[in-house]
Amino acid sequence: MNKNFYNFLDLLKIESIKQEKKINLIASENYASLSSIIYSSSCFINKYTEGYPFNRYYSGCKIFDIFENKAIIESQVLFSSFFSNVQPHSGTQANAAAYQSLINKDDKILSLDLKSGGHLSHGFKKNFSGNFYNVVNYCLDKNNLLNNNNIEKVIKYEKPSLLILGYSSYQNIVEWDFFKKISKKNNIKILSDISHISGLICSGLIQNPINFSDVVTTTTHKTLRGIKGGIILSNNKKIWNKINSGLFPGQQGGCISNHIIGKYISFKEANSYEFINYTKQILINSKIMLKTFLYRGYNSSSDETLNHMFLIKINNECSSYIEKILEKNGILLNKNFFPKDSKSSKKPSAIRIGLSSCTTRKMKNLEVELIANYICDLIEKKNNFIKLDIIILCKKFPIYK
Ligand code: DSN
Repeated sequence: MNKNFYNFLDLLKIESIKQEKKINLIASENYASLSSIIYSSSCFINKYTEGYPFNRYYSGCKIFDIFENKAIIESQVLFSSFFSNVQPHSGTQANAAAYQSLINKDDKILSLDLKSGGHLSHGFKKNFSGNFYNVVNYCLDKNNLLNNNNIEKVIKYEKPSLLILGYSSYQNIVEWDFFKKISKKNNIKILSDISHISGLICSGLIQNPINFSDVVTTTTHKTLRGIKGGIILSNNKKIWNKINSGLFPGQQGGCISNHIIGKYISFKEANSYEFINYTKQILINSKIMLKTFLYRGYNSSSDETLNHMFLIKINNECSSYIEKILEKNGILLNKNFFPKDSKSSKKPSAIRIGLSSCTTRKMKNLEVELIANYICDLIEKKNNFIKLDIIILCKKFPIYK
């Protein structure tokens, strides 16, 4: 083994110790199980599998066909969908394939803007979606909530081809059935990107948009607790072939075969009572932590959260500075826009907090309340050194035993 290889191993060790020693509140992250990590690092790394099960462009794919089929079926059961494509490398690839199957270049997309909680691939001007399509945005109302009637008015005025629902920092829920009715009346398609909340949806804690959308996309590594990647789901038979060809060869060549095996393991894990109980605890933890911040006098974009995350407004300090101070003390989260933010993406007005990772570590009410108080104490400079307390807490709740 050469010296560089040893250095790489050292770096991996440092990262894995870091993950064990820090509290992770990044809403788009979680800890995949050891089995899904092991399976996603299997000998399938060596196998090229361009195409779809039993219809490949290379020989030697028979075993992989079985795995991919299993992953497809497991995800269909998980989300009660007729069709599933488990090949997207990421949520963005899944969205790109969905657009390609639903609309034409330069067609009009209606989405929530990035500053209010939209995703980059929902039409941000520097993303391909903002370049290829004509993007208009709807807004949150004065209470930072989706206002169905206002969105309906925008739909009537703008006449988009596609409405995108699903967000990266929205702490309330979407009334998918309402939008289904509107879309029928106005002849528009609906794409629901459930990347953040898919784990809560497959557990039945949030309404499943599958019957209210033309296409549903999600990443697999947030509340779903799988390895990194994306999937596309639909119950619309008419567009399914277009979705498959939109992804391959439209957006991707060969899929990441080894990751599909890892996804299969994650789907199996999510299809369990243990996972339902896990997601119930995420919701409890999220509500308790938000309540603690509100009790300490902080503002959120709304006074409750109905999912795994929420925003906390940072008034007297810079959010970027807070992010750094927290990291130094062992707490990871990200600075984030607050709805109608006038500040830049480098120093936006809020921090975003997600509870999926802490809940995976089996932390409950007491621990999340304690962490919220540590954060408030740091922001308010009442306690400038919590690093040791965080390490002790993390040791009690290991990620991988
Ligand atoms: N938009 C990013 C986030 O929510 O963190 C990735 O999904």
